[in-house]
Amino acid sequence: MKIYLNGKFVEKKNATISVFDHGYLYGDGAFEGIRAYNHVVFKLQEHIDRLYETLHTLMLKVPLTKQGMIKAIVATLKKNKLKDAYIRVVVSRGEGDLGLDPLKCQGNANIVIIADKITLYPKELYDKGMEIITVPTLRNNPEALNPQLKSLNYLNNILAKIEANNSGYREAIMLDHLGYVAECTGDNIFIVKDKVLSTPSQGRLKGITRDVVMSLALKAKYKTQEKMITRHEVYNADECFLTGTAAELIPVVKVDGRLIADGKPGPITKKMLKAFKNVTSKNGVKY
Ligand code: PXG
Repeated sequence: MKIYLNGKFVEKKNATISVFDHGYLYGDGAFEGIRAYNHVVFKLQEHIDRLYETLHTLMLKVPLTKQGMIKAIVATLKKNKLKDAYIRVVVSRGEGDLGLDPLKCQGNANIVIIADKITLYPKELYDKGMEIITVPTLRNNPEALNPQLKSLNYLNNILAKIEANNSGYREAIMLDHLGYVAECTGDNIFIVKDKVLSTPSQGRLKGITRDVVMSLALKAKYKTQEKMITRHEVYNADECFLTGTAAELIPVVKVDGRLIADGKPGPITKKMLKAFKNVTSKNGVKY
């Protein structure tokens, strides 16, 4: 496996970064998880735009234009001869001293691109649907650490994942600081009620898969809305599913012990999953 490291390709065992990198010392940096399907990097421009928005807020200067970053990603896929892939782009602040001040690491950003495979959940979960719970850890208050930032500090989500694991679940709903449903640890959430698809308007990452599903739903003539959603609404939904680059689209059939409708993946969920599979290799950057 060849890893892209600051403009060069190196073997995995040589893809190393200083322990003084503030990405390691403080989680100071940003990342993206992207998928390629059949030689097309799905929604690459959108992922790059989101990455550069996070970098802009972090005031982290990277020595690559967006176009340069796209070229580097495509080169990494070609170098590794991958037709389908999961791509991780990591930009960290770079080497500084032991203090947290990013001014000490100006101009040393590290850029890493890894192209590999990922299977998040077993196939049967996509057929039967998954059971999830709500965990105590709240999603970050946007005015403390905005969930829109795909930063290298994922402890908020990791703490929630630990709670899910401790209770024997693979994924968990995180509420926002007001008690409304925000998202899951690595996925956005949708509910369907009376043929209307709803997804939280606040407290969540604006997922790219989520946006794709919203437009696929509109194309299929369903109403969609972003709104504040309570757990009560989730329990009493007709259907529920999660979206994310890694998970793609996965049905949810039980939440906090409550069956969602008859406890089977719903018809609109199945239709959206099919529609999603149809667009993945049609919408993005070819290589
Ligand atoms: N919410 C959060 C908090 C995420 O991290 C999504 C939603 C979905 O967004 P996209 O744009 O991918 O549709 C994400 C992204 C994992 C894993 O191992 C998941 C993500 C990133 C990295 C790892 O589950 N999800």
